[in-house]
Amino acid sequence: SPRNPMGLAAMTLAGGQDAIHGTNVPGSIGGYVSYGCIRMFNQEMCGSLENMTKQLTLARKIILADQIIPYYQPKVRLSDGAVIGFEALLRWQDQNQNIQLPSEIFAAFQDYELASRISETMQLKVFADMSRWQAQGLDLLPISINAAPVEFLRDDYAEKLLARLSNFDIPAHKVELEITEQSLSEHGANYVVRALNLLKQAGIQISLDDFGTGHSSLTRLQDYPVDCIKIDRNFVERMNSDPSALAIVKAITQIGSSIALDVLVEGTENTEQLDTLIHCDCQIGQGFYFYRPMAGASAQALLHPADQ
Ligand code: G
Ligand code: MN
Repeated sequence: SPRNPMGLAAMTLAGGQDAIHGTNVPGSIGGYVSYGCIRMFNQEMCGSLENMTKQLTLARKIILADQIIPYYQPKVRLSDGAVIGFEALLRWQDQNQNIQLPSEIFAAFQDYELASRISETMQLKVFADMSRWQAQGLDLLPISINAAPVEFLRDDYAEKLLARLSNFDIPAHKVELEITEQSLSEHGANYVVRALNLLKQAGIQISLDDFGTGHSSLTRLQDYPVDCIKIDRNFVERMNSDPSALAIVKAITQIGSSIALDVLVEGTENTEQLDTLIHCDCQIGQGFYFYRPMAGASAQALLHPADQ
């Protein structure tokens, strides 16, 4: 049966277990209050639960109607602005051909089935783009794809990704994977580590997204097969007004380079920020100052012909 919002919320709060035991009847939300693990439900959350159902329904519709479109945001070398790769970002086209952001289907990324179907669609479309560009004689740049923590739950994430890659005949070193700190800290993190090791062996680079927003320590990162950390844009936004944000950017950059991790800074929006980042010796970045996420055709225009 289709997942209901209480089921989803309970799963999130109770750490992957269905704490409700099927007592889930619309309108009986008061009944849940007696279960210790979800005592925090209140009127406000009911509103957000309703919103969750809407998001899940919308996500199913977008998948079925084939409305998903990958956008690409360049990653640049800060010293000269050269494009060194892209991040593939989920976008979808509504009935009026307007491009929409994934924030409207955020809840789908907590649901294994939906998150996996969305990711599969994204991968197939990104790989199709890459294989077309390759066939046109262009030199591919590495493209990173994002994985939500739930996607690792069935322990076949890496196998499926590698199978798709080989179907499209795309070299593994042209693909990168972005995971969040959350993926490494949750239950089932051993699945994640197994998947990452398999992908890394195949030549896929691993990035840690939104770094600094979770709880992982830089030193613990050495235990994981991570090649790059992406400093969350929240720090870049604050670093020119908040000395502690600046100190964090500096520290991550220094420690990263001393333990042979690439460090990418997210969310550069203006020259002042770029100057600060260069001063901090940051090497690579991403952000609206350089490029906004763009459609495939525009990304293609940034590629160069491969040497014969
Ligand atoms: O979590 P992750 O870093 O993968 O999120 C990427 C999102 O951040 C994309 O939706 C993209 O549009 C957005 N983004 C990328 N660069 C910038 C930026 O410079 N400023 C802001 N505000 N958002 C950005
Ligand atoms: Mn990302």
